[in-house]
Parts: sequence; structure tokens; C-alpha cells
Amino acid sequence: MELRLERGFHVPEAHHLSGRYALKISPTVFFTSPPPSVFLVRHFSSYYRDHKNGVFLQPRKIMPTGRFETMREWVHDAISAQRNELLSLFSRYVAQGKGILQSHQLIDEFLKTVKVDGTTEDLKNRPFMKVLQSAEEAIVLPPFVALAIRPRPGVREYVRVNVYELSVDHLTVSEYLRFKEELVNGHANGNYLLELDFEPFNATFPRPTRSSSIGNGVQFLNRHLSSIMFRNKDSLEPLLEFLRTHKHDGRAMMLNDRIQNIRTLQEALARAEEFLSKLPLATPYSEFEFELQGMGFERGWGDTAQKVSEMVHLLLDILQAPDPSVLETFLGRIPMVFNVVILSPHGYFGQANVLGLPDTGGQVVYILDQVRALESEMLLRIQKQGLDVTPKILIVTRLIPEAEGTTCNQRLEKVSGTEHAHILRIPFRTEKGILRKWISRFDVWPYLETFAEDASNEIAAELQSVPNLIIGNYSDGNLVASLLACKLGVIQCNIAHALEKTKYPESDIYWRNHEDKYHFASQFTADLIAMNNADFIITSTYQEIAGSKNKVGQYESHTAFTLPGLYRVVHGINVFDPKFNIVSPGADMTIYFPYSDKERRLTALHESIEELLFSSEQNVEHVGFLSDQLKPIIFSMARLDRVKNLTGLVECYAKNSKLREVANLVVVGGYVDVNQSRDREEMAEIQKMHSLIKQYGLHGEFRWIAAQMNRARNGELYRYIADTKGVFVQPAFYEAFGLTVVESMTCGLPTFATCHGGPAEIIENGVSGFHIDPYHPEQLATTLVSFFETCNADPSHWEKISDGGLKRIYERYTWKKYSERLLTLAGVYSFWKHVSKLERRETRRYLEMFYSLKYRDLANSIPLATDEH
Ligand code: UDP
Ligand code: LCN
Repeated sequence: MELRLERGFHVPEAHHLSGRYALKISPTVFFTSPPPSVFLVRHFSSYYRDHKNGVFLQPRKIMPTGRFETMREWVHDAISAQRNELLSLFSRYVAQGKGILQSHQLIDEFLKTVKVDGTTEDLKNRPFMKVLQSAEEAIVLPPFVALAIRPRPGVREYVRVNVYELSVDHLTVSEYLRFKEELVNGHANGNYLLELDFEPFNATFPRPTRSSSIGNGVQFLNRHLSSIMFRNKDSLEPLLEFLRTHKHDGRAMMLNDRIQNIRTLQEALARAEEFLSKLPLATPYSEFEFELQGMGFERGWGDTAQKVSEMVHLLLDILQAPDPSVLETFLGRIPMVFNVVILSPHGYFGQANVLGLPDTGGQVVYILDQVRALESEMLLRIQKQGLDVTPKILIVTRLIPEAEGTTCNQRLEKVSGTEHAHILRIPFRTEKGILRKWISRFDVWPYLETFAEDASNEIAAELQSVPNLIIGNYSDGNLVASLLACKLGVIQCNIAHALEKTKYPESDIYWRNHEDKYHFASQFTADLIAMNNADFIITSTYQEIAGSKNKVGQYESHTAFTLPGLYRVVHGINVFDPKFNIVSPGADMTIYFPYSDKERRLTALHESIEELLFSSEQNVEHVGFLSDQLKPIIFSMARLDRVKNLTGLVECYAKNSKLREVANLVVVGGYVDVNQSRDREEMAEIQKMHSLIKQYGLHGEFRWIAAQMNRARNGELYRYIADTKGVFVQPAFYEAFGLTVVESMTCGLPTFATCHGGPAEIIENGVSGFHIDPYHPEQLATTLVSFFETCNADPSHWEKISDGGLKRIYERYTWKKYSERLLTLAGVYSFWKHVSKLERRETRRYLEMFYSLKYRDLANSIPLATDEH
């Protein structure tokens, strides 16, 4: 394989380098790409140097097909090949009037237009079908149809077709968004609308280019920055300076003043190595502390001769033959994180009686489990590092004086199962005083700046020092985390949980229509600020960042969008940015463990579980009954939001007589009595549920149980359902991650979950559970019937899926893995921030301006809540 490059480079050979194609240009010059036939050298946008492998050139864009240099040419060619058909296709699009067509609508119209004279395969191979398969959306504004084409996750291009002439223009992102704005503004769109562009700040910083590298930022960052750092001996100075100045609470760690330069460091390490090799491995640090100090080493290297020796070797290896993965291990072991602040302002944040209350679901469960796992990992690390520091974790949330039977009116509450973690509550206040009642997460924006100020003072009082890591949660927590991180100069990690923009389609372009109820303008502005301010972002899945082949990711949808009349985002976030890392949560394994773990089963709870499932009593806790208690149970549990689609599951079950024959249905969620609910969406779902029971005569086969807040019993409930050889179904229209999916799989209950969002990634279809499409309920029913029938014929099938689910969980979804990874990331990103120029002053200044000139006005335009009833 030979390629001739522009600028006279000659490519003598192609290598397949650990799954990537790497073309060697000279002994030190490589580039990576998909198969070389696709590659066009003039598409280089930049390069980065890797100390080991040479220079990687980054392709600017890669066409889904190799013959074309630009997207415009590709689309043009596809159109030319099918001119007549496409004239009628475009007139179908145009006939629908101006508007947005989503990808499935584009394809549906295509299928209706094109005469199927060949096989389905033939249809799939039509050139324009390929274009449509990559199209994310189309904007129809006669005589034009503009297409946003996404050849692969994270990459987008724009073209505009004149539907009468079938001519094609390439559009820049700004032109495309301006065109899209005409849907709302007609031609009155402002040429002078504020355009936000974060690209220039990061242009010189290399990024991976392959979609499969997204979400593994730390590896890329280590590789790139270490190649700079290990270029020569002088470039190691920042590492030395970091180790020499590293302190906690004014106490020196790692190195003292005896180590003046790299030479003395290397000598001291060699001496320490020799000294330690003579000690028994288990010798406690205190027994040789004095000698090590004399050589230039302070605390932090380890608690035994063996641990210290391992660290010494790691550093010697790094100094002699630097390797990014050794560096990551070394950095991950340096004591850096002792005080953590976790922000989650909205909702009822408490440890009991809160699940099921408005805005109170998985995020609360996630944070409480996260804190327990983090604390034990921090304690373990501190002990292994040979330190006697007490870690502190503060969850900072809102204090709600009218606490509705929860503890949300208490200032400080210890997190159960921890020694050093507390919930610190701070009220929302304005000049008029403290807000007493709960308010929706959509209305919190005007309170957050004051909340951040108050939080900063209270955190200082509680910790008696500055935190080492600030973690934001959801849009409001991430914004407050940004304000605090800037103020305190602390490393910031973001966790989105769910970005609302993806949940509400077209909420950007038609933002004004939602403004009264949802205040998305403030929320999307806060999201942009926070995601650009964060030092690193962790996500539960890949799809959260960059979606999948056919679906746009939650972060990816912030790459380019417009809020007509307000601002236009031409580069909001780059999903290839090395700040993104996938760190998936798990389920608390003391509560959720396999049904087969007989010793640990909470059999004492079975009586109350049986009462919940089978009693004939109809009351505010349950309605419906199960007449045949021997049938397996189809189980679901969620908040009774519309998007969770519990009523969709009930309807799907109700309509399929075979399914009703082979299994019972049990649903946990919401209130059974509509008068108890305060949430309009929930009230509608409650009423729908009652009418479904009536309409389909579900008594005898279906039980609806109100929201259950006892987590221990919920754990046993999943296992009890497993005993019936039942299944769990998660039928949401969209689920960002889906903790219930992980909980049920951790209990060994075969799980059927939505293919829209995180569950599609948690489950491998047919192996560790099943994907279902809530938009095709009849298929869902068939999948369930077929599962139960297969299990009847071969009972080992149920066990096979149950085991597959457990295997998947142990491999990927555990809090132990999560906390190890999070602490390593915190160490690595803190280190790089310290030793390189990653504090990104230019970005911060731009963000400050955006915050002051846009966000603050938007937030202040939201009416303040009142406490009147
Ligand atoms: N949950 C619960 N009782 C209920 C409904 C839900 O304890 O009646 C718990 C459920 O076990 C899970 C969390 O609430 O731990 C819901 O998290 P998930 O990520 O599934 O959805 P979210 O509510 O965050 O959208
Ligand atoms: C919010 C959601 O909507 C869920 O999908 C997640 O599982 C939960 O937060 C925890 O991250």
C-alpha cells in the first residue's frame, strides 16, 4: 500500500496499529485514519506528537464513501444518480410545508417515493438512501431543503439542495443555523446575532479523531502531555516542581528540599530502592520514615516498604522510559484528593421518604451510593499512602424549610454508612428572605448565584480548608460547581445525569414556546458554561457523549444549535475533547445482590412483599390483584412521568392476550390516588392507568403499587420477582442511563429495556438482556411472549439471560470500579492542570463574559417563586 502525500511526503508502508490504521510517513511521522482508501491527505487539520509512535496527523473529515472529497460532491453525485425519483421525493418533503424533518421521517418519505423494483438490499444501496441514513435532520424551506449529515458520531456537515434544480451547496455551520432560524424568524434573522464559538480556544490542543476514542479522554491526555513532558530532561521540571510543592493542610508530601533537581531525584530514588530492598515487605512506614526523609522523601509514598518500593519503581520507570500507562498509575497513587464537595441543589435531597417526590429519582440514589463508594476508596488509598488524614465529603444541596416530612429542613445530616460524609443544606434566598417551599428544577436559575456565594462560605466553615475536587450534578449543580471552582481555583468534574435538550426535541429552535414553563434558555446557557468550564466530565455511557451510529448523543447535541433571537452556537462542545470519560455507576451491592445468594436473602420481608403483590385489598398503596399467583411476573418500577411510559407497558400487556395468559404484570410507581399528586404530568398518568385497568378488564392479571421508598425491600422485591422466573421491563421513551436496569440485572432478573438511551448500551441484546422499542409495543409483547415460551420449553434459557446480565454488571457496572476510576481521574487531571497550561485562562474569560452578559439576565428574567399557598 503506497500513498503519495501533498507537500512531498511519501508513504512507504501501512501498518495496522492496535486496531487502527496507521500510515508511516517517515520514521517519526504517522497518521491514523479509517481504511486508507477513504483518506484524503488534504484533509489534515492538525497533528499531534506522540513520543513513542511519532506524529499523528488528524484527518479533517472523512466521507462515508471514499470517492468524494466533500460532502457536497457526495450528495450531488447521489442526487444525479436518481434525479427523477428525487424530484418527487423533494416535492413530498416540500409538500409538508416548512419545518423540520427528523431522520426517520426523511427515510419514510423516501421509501414511499422510490419504486421498489429490486430487493430491500437494492433499496438500501441506492445512493441517496445512504445520504439519508447519515442525515440527522432536514430543514425544509422551499425551494430549499438543508440537510445536517452525520457520517459518524461526533462529525457533522451541512448541505442545501435546491429542490427544483437539484443543485447542492455546502453550508457552514453558521449558515445552516441561520437558515434554520428562518423557520422561526422568517427572513428577519439577525446577521448580528451573537455567535458562540469555543473552537478557537481548543484549536491548538490535539484531540483524538476516531469516534471509538470518544470517552477515554484521560488516556489520550496522558499520551499527548507525557510526550511533551518527556521530550528532554528539562521538560521534566514541572513534575519535579509538582512533587516538591505538593502539600495538604500545609504539610509537605512526596519530596522535600533535599531534592533540588532531576539528577538528585534520580540518585535519591536509586538510594531508596536499594534501602527498601533490604527491608521485609511488610515493614510499616513509621519504621523507616526517618531514613526516607533524610533521602528527600516525605509521606505519601506508601504505608509499607512494599508499597513505597512500588511507587519508587514507578517513578524510576517514568524517568527512564516514560510510558503513559505507568504515568497514569503513578499519578493515580499520589495523594491528592482529601476533601470533596458534591453539588446537587434542586429537589428533595434526603436519605429517606424522598424517592417519588417531584424531581427526586436516580440522581439522589446515584450520589448517595457514590459518596459511600468514594469514602471507602479514599480511606483505602489514604491508608495505602501511609497518611493519617481524615477525608471529608460534603453533598451541598438546598435547604427546604417546608420539608414535607423529609429531613430537607436540616442544615447538616450525616450520610448513613459513612464516617466522614455529610449533606450540607443551604437555603435559596433573595433580598426578600429565604424561600420556604420546594420549587421545580426548571425554576431554580435566579437563586443559584447567591446560593453559590453562601455555599462557598459554609463549605469553608465545614471543611476548614479548600476542597481538592468539586463535582457538579445536573445543570444547576454543574453551574454552581463552575462558579465555585473558578472562585476557589479547584478542579471541577461534571456529571449531567440527563441533559434536558435531548429529552425535549426541538426545545432549542422553538425555545420561546417553552420559556414560560421550562426556562430552557437559562438551562442551556448554564449547560454550555458548565461543560466548557469543567476540567473533566464523566458520563455513564458512550451514548451520553456521542450517541450511536444512528442517534445523536446528549453532549453531541450541544455541538451546534441555535436559540433564535438569543444566540447561535457554532461550536458549543467537541465530543472528541479529552475531558470526556465514561465512568459508569453501579447498584449498591449490599442492597441489590443476586436472587441465588440464598444466605443473604431478606426472607423476613417476604410476608410484606407478598402482601404488596398478592393481597386482595384495594387501597391507596395498591390496586388490582393477581388471581394466578404461580405465573411469572413482569415487573416495572419508575417515577410515574410520561417519559417513563409505564402506562405504555400496561397498554401493551393489556392488548396481548397471549402475554396475559403466560405472565402477570406488576408496576410500581407514582400515587394510586390522584388527589395525592402535585405534579400535572403524573396526574394525567394516574388517570390513564385507572382507565386502562377499566378498559381492558385487567383485574386478576395486573397489580399497580404506589411508589416504594424502602430500598432494602425494593432490592428483595426484584429478587422475589426473580423467584417467580419473572422479568423486569424498562419501557421509557428515553432514559439517560437507567439505574433500575442496573439494579434488576444485579439481582439476576432478566431485563428488557428501552433501546432509546443508556439501557441500549448497558444491555447486549439477547446476551445480557433484551432491547425493546417503546414505540413498537406490539413487538415488545411478542418479544416477551417468545421469551416466556422459550423458557417453558427450556428453563435454562432464563438462567442463561440472568447470568449474562450479572456477568455484564460485574464487568462494567460496579461502584468499586467507579470510585477507583473517579479518584484516578481526579488525580491525573489535577496534575495536568497544575503542570501544564490547562487552566485555560482565555476560555474562562470568555465564559465569564457569557455568564455576566447573557446568563445573568436570562436567570433574572425568571419570576421568583412565592411562598404563598
Ligand atoms: N425508585 C424507588 N422507588 C420507586 C421508583 C424508583 O426506589 O417507586 C428508585 C429506583 O430503584 C432507582 C431510582 O429510584 O434507584 C430511579 O433511578 P433511574 O435512574 O432508573 O431513573 P430516574 O428517576 O433518575 O429518572
Ligand atoms: C437521571 C436519569 O434520568 C437517569 O436515567 C439516570 O439513571 C439517573 O439520573 C442517575 O444518573
